[in-house]
Amino acid sequence: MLGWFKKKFGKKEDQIPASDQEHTGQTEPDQPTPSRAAEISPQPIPIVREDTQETSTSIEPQLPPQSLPDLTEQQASPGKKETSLFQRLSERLAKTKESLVYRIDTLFLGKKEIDLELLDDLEEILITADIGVNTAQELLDEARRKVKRQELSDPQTLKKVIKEKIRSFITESDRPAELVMPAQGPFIIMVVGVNGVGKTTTIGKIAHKFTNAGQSVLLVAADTFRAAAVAQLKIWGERNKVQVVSQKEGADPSAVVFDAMDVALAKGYDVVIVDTAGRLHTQVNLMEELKKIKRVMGKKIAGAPHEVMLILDATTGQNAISQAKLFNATVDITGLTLTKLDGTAKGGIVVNICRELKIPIRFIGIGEQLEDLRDFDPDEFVEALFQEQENL
Ligand SMILES: Nc1nc2c(ncn2[C@@H]2O[C@H](COP(=O)(O)OP(=O)(O)OP(=O)(O)O)[C@@H](O)[C@H]2O)c(=O)[nH]1
Ligand SMILES: [Mg+2]
Repeated sequence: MLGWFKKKFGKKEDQIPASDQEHTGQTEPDQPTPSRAAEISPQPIPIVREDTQETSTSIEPQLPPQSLPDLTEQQASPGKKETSLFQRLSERLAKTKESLVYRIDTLFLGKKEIDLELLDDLEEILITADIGVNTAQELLDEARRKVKRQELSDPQTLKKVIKEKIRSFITESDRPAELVMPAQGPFIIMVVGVNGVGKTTTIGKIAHKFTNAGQSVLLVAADTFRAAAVAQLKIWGERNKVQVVSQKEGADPSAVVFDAMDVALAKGYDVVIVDTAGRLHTQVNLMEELKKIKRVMGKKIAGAPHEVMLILDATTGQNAISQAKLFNATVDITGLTLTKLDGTAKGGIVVNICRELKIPIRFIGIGEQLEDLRDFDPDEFVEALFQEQENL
């Protein structure tokens, strides 16, 4: 399978993101020889973006779009599908829209000019929608400057300024968001996060994306803390018809990963997704365990894990930022997935995450179903957030 990729696309070493370059450099004594490590040049995965029917890569796709089936509404025509996917995102963001955009509209209703009181009220709305104090401050500073210079006088224009500033916070820090897989050897994704944020569910959804894109996937149950965790991953394995490597409850997670790497290499899997037990970012011992798991991967496969994905639950609001900082300090997070955006008014956290963390958001979770994991597209997100109100 990977040979096929190499044949199709060739090497693309110039596309190695900084994070992967760091990993490739972590050669340990018992790792493969440098020549083998050099072969592991990352490549963007040829996964079809849900809405565009294009690959998420900058490499010209050589595969006809129909051979990479999409996740959702497969029978719909592209135009219709685009609209319905966008509508669904917009609907799922309803609570955040209420807490942010609709409140701004209510505040601006009937107002003819921008005064200090209005800006103070606006600041409160931004902060309570979990955009973050500093981010809100920066946003308002720009508005105040424009008002002072008499470049901005009516509230509707102010709303547009807010929207564009939010867009710039997200777009400036969110590129590149594509997952980049090596040209050779399995693409190892290690999934981490605090308890209950949606790690296992997200793994099931990501596996679905990869299998739909024609990749062979192996799931690894390195959450040995609870028997139920293994069972849960096995259910996702069955749903996706993919193999799950597991051991008994209480086994050393590093040992599970060690064996799983052998399975991945022996059977030539394209993608390996490792589920880890939920842990509080403040639990030092458990965080150390993550380091060990990561080390074991790197010893078995040079450059692994190629992606350390932190799952954040949007409903936790600002706490997500401190979680990310501590996980990042321990295992160098390379990508984020933000789950449960469908059930929260705290979706403004996306803006703060982008501004504060500068770690790309790969996916967003907008529901519990298999197809409810969206590629994160900053423009689409901003448009969906502000959409309905603009149409009024
Ligand atoms: N509404 C909604 N629910 C979600 C989303 N993602 C996950 N969930 C739900 O969140 C709950 C917890 O998900 P899990 O995948 O078990 O979380 P976990 O991080 O693996 O949990 P632990 O292994 O116990 O740490 C489940 O009920 C999921 O269905 C999402 O995007 N939206
Ligand atoms: Mg789990």
